[in-house]
Amino acid sequence: MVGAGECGRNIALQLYYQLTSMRYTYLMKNFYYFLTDSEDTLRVMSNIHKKGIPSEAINPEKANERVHPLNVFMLSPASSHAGVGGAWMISAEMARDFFRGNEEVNERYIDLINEHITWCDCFNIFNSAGGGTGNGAGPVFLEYLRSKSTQDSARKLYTATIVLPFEKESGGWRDVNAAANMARYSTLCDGILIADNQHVQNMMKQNTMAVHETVNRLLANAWMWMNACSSSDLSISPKGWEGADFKRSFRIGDCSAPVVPCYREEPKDKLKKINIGWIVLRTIKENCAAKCLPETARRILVIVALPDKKEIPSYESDIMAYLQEELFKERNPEIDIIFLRGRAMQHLSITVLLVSPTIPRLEELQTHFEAYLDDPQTFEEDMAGQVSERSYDTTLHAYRIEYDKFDRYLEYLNKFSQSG
Ligand SMILES: Nc1nc2c(ncn2[C@@H]2O[C@H](COP(=O)(O)OP(=O)(O)OP(=O)(O)O)[C@@H](O)[C@H]2O)c(=O)[nH]1
Ligand SMILES: [Mg+2]
Repeated sequence: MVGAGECGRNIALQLYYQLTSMRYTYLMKNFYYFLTDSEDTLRVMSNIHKKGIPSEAINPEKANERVHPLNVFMLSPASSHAGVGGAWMISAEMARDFFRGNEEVNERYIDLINEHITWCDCFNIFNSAGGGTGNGAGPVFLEYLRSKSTQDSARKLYTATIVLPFEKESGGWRDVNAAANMARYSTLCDGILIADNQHVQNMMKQNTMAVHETVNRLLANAWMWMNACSSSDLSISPKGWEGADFKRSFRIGDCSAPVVPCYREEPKDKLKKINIGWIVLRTIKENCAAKCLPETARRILVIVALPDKKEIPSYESDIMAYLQEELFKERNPEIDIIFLRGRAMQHLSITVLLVSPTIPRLEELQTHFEAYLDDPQTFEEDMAGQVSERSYDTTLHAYRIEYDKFDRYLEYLNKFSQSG
């Protein structure tokens, strides 16, 4: 798991934090963390500390075997105090420099990453799509991870987990950044897991901080339960799912599938009173990370974690029948349901992954991107910070390339959804 930039780091930390709780420590050993930013080290460290993470996890000198390391490093020793302020092309260049290995301080992290590439079978980058550092560095990291495991890459899972910005957030360029980020991920991943801060805010009607926390928790839970699907400590039916299984169910042709995760918890005795199919449908309708048309999904994965180990699951057909009748009607998407049982489960946890549903926000991103390129004055004003390193024409050209890529991606997704 790579957390790049502030948002990416926060989601990775949320996952780390959850797995340090006694109930889930058996899953912690399956994850390796790398957190990176272009911000000043001390600021990042103190931010991590504030979240209750022990300093042994952060500081390599203090590391010990009992504490799982976080591997926090700066993209560049010349990192500024405040990050790159949305200028993703600058941080993409920093990430490329990082892998060129010119900086001695970062050598140990490149070695560690190379080492992990040989044994991990799933690689995920967390980043905000509307920011700069994670947006720029994320795809460079994913490209590196893929290129280093060429022989095995056909079996390994590559994903990005991104967060779309609020609609009225400061920085009119955020939507453009988000589209450019997805464009670059579109041919690098098997799936792009998408959350949308705006959608979650519309659902819960709370302030920015509360939305960030909810989104981070939702994404951390989705990853925790996806990982639990291959845990030898749980009883899993009908079969365990590994990286390669997720890969097969995500991928659509040569492109990354947009995947919308949903997550909900319920008290364990709820099943005595309520049909589980209804709970799964509520999860999709009320606890979805991004606004989408779930009935258009090509494929659905439902992961149900149950406290009780003894009962033989008879719920699979209940869920299938309910979703078919209430959501899909005459459509027949593939539905996979995985049951996880173990003593650690204290409540019923439902994770749903909607693979490649229609996501209206993506069309909006495209419209904003187009308007932006059609308005040279706004473009020039917004690029003031970025152009110092490049000429205005080069920057505009690079953005046009990303626009075309994003356009092709949406066209591909449309064609694919019509063919299904
Ligand atoms: N869900 C969620 N969104 C966040 C979080 N932190 C920031 N964001 C969103 O991410 C976007 C800003 O991106 P950051 O992640 O702060 O940017 P960065 O990658 O650090 O890049 P720069 O700071 O521009 O160098 C905005 O849309 C924020 O609303 C978080 O913890 N959770
Ligand atoms: Mg930042």
